[in-house]
Amino acid sequence: MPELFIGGQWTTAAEGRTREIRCPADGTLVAAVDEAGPEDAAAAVAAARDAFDRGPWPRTPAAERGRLLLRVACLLERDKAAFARAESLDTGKRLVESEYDMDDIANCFRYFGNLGAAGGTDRVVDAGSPETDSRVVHEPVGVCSLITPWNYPLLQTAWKVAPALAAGNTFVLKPSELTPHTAILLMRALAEAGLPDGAANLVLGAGDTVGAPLTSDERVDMVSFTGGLVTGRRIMAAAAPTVKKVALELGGKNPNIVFADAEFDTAVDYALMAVFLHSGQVCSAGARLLVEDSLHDAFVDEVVRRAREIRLGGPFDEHARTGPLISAAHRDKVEAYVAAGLAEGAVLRLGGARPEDPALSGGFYYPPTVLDECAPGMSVVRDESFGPVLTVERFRDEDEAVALANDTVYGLAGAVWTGDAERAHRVAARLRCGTVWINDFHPYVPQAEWGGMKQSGVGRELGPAGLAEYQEAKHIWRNTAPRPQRWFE
Ligand code: TXE
Repeated sequence: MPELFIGGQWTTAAEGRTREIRCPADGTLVAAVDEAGPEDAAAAVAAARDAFDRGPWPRTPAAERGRLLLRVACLLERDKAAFARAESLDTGKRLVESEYDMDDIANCFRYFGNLGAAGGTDRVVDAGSPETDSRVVHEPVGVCSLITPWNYPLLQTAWKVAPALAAGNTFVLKPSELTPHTAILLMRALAEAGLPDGAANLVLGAGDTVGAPLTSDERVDMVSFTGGLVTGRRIMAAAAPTVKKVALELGGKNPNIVFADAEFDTAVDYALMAVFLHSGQVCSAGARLLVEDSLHDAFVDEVVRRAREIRLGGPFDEHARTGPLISAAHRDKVEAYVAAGLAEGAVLRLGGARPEDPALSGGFYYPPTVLDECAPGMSVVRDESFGPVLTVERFRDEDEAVALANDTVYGLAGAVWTGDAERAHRVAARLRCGTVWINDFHPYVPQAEWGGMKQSGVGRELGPAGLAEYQEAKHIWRNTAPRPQRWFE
């Protein structure tokens, strides 16, 4: 069956090319899917443009749009097993984690379905005159290019698709070329839920050939992108000549600050989860552990002891606790960061070499790795390795902890562990990042905004601001008693 979805039709790639998708856990072929090119991207943009300018979706009442999103949430729940399996085969992620993701995704559709339907963003303005009727209304931005990565393929797609549709936009989605399958399933669900033709379009393929045209085409009004910093900068530049609205989520290098008065076992437990969840391929991964000097030795010893027990394995291995990296190229990159860190003086406490277990030899596995005695200038501390690599730095006091935490170009998330509530709030207020967890790590809810300060991005996803991102405010002013003004007399 063809896998590109353009103008309500399933179609093959214009150039007839396909791409093999292989499971990163063992290299088995998942499927060969259509590989779009610039011609397909242009056709998808044309379909989205036409659907926006002439189709029913932008003019559908918000409450009805919301109801459609609620139907999509039900379809996601109905087909959860198929979605989760597809996600795990593409990413190598444990099936149970993909299942959690699918629950979150259904919740995301439900949240934006209800938020959009509730309306309430339009308002009457008191313009100071009884002869004026002044209102601010919110309209869709237009045609949106939605470009998503491979680590949480459908989750990151849902964070864009749900608010974009709730607000009445039409879109072209380009998922990562490595993980296309849940995007294909989502298009089927949107069609089944009754979305009009052309409102949702899907192209599959590489970033430079099919992604890039979506960021420069003058018929596109907005680009929403989640991915790496380097690609994010390129997309911002590509969108500049036509001054598109841009929303970017570009990852982070997130500090996890542990004070000596933190509850020891819980802080250790979460320090592991913070960085090793999904083998570190998480934008909010707590990859920089900052530990108070007096706690350092005991804390790092315990982190190392427990990290050593983390079992690697494929999506359907019930004993595995984390999976492979997404690709050979990505594992090479992670390895290079570890090598650079060691060359720059870090002390290897755990990991640092590919696993020897022959059962894992077919996948892109890399073990939990702990680098101690790290310093701010090291590339492994500064850059997002996006692998299971924990760097450890020491601090003496609160000021030094905050300074180290903020010493990064990123600003996505951070955490502080302490038994002192006053200190927790002081530190939270001083951290320059979009999310701060106090005595926790990683939770998020669709009701609360998600996004980064500094070079972690532009704009917010989720929450009311996540809907507003896909809206334009329009001020409508009506003079109810017009008469000559005689300005020039
Ligand atoms: O991501 P890219 P990559 C970080 C992480 C990772 C690094 C590179 O550090 O190691 O990014 O990963 C599409 N125009 N994150 O190379 O390139 C591409 O096809 C338009 C953080 O896989 O950012 C894919 O669909 N699109 C992150 C998407 O961009 C382009 C999640 C992401 O790919 C394009 C993933 C172009 N010129 C990686 N070039 C997070 N924030 O969670 C590529 N793409």
